Amino acid sequence: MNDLLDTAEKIRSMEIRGAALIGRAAAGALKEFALSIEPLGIEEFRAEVGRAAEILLNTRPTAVSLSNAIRMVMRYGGEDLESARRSLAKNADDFVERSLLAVERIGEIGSRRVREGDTILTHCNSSVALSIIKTAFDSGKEIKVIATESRPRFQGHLTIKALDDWGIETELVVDSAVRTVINEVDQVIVGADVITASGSLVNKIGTAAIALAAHEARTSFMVAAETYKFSPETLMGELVPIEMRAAEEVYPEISDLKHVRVRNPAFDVTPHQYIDVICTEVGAIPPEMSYLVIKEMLGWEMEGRIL
Ligand code: RI2
Repeated sequence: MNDLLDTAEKIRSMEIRGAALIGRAAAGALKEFALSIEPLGIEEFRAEVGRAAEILLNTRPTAVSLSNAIRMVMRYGGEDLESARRSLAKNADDFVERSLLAVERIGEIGSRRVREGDTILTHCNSSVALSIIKTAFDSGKEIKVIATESRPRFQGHLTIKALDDWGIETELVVDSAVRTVINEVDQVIVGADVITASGSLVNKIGTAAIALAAHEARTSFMVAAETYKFSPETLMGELVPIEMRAAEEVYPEISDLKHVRVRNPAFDVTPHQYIDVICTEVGAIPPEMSYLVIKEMLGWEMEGRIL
């Protein structure tokens, strides 16, 4: 249990972050937990892994990759303890493999939409958006990237370090400079925490303002999202919970002030009208097709509870 609690804490504190990675980390932690426990029988096994899954689920509320990953792992079969263990471990391995392949495939698909000489603006630190950028660059296209800082956690610093390692020409801007630079940008490429049934995007705070600026400037706006970032819950009418994080992330000395509070939402919602294309591992689709992805890739039974 200690290793699982450790992973849960790392996800909560964002030591492990990025929607794809938290899904893979949760799947891996559940597998290790299932392999390590010594329950008396299958019923006790089910109860213990159920509790473990719930701990992981409660770490971060927004990214649906977490709940979809856990749901896929928890669909284990097996009539007895050992076969249930094996089945759960295989589900976890399959999820991790599927996720890594999806990120690579999206890189190939999305990079075809990047043209020679493009300037790309990206926000936060999305491994999937970066997969597109790197694949385009590796295929010989000369491109330039403008990366936002992405306050308050400065994930943009991770992005510029990766781009620098790959040798891609990059410019770092403060988040509020997006309107100033947008006319030099050929396309915006961002990742996703959630795609809703209507094709709207939930992503790092600031994304919606970038989409507005891009829309006004007629700059194309691309989202990179694996199919497990689409939310079946939204098809059942549920709203996506937006994670509110600690005030100290924005203003560490907040406790010195008596009349000020900080509001620190981690994500915002970009309406589907502002999105040109969503690159998934099954193709580059218009946001209006999101309903079909949920129906065909994730299955109707998704309305069932996870645990
Ligand atoms: P990948 C991040 O969330 C950002 O919102 C980013 O766009 C999204 O996850 C997707 O990341 P956070 O964990 O899955 O920094 O594309 O809050 O790596």
